[in-house]
Amino acid sequence: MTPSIFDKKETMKRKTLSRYLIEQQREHNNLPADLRLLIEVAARACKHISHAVSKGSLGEVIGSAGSENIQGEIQKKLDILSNEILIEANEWGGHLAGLASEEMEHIYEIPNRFPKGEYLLIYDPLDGSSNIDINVSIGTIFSVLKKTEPVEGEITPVTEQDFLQKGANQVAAGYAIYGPQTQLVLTTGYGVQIFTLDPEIGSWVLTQDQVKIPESTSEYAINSSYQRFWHAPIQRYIDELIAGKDGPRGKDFNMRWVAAMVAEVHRILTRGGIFLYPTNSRESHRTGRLRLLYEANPMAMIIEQAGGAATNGHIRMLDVQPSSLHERVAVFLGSKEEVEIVTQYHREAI
Ligand code: AFP
Repeated sequence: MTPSIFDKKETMKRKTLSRYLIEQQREHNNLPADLRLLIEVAARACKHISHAVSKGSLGEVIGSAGSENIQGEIQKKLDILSNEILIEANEWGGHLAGLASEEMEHIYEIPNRFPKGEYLLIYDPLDGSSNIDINVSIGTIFSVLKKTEPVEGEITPVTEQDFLQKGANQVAAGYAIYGPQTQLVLTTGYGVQIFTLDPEIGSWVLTQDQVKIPESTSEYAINSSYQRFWHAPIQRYIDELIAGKDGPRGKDFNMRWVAAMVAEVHRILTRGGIFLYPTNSRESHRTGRLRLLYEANPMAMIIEQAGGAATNGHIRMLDVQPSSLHERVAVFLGSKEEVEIVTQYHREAI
């Protein structure tokens, strides 16, 4: 008899995150115990954040915290709570040399009462905060680097400089998206996996392995309210998409904008598309809105591992050399064909 879609045995056959990580280590020897612990602990923290987010007003966590973060942005209560959850979940484990967060100006050194490890965790604890009060998808984005030591075997105190590594150095990257389902998207350098939180057993369950982004697309995501401030390459690229099948692209395009990068990237992983957050002439003092270390780089690793592309308009995102912890960058990522076109338009404009 064909098992019912609700047949519990089907759920039990799926791999949990823990099993997936152990089997990855056996196959690729790329996930030593401390890195597996880091990923499991970060994933458990995301379950905790998901629970807090889902309570909304019932949990008295909606609304502003009445403070600003280093970015000068008003912090939501959930921004601060999510940041604290990730710190408390990770600081004791002995796997981290330090961590950094969108919500904290400086790096967080592991307290001396805990052992230190060799990994660096950088995250945006709650991406898309402006969506919290309207019950639209938000998420947590994280990036993992290794602290390099000048002398092998000698542990030196962690500094901000340790975090300023190119995205190509990431050993893992992922995000959780708190939407109709809570899902965890992860890459450790061997493709992209999607885990869905099974609320009945409280486990992350592998629901998609080796995610692949279609090379071409007819869907783009950009905040069009800045159109009058866009520089020429973006004006040209978007004008051609809007011209549709009567224009140079010869096909019609659809537009989406959720105002949460995790949701845009998740849609692109699911059905293709291109996400664009360019610099603009109104905020010429800023090199974009999105942050390189804990938004652009982890998402770029995920997108590339799924067969897509990610640039800052000129070079591969993962090759950009960071110069500061909260550095901003223009972001173009998604289906390879479209990213190549918009990046070419930027190069031609120089
Ligand atoms: P918030 O976390 O402040 O809501 O910002 C979200 C974000 O960093 C990114 O997730 C979105 O893609 C982008 O900003 C939305 O920007 P706009 O507010 O300009 O639409």
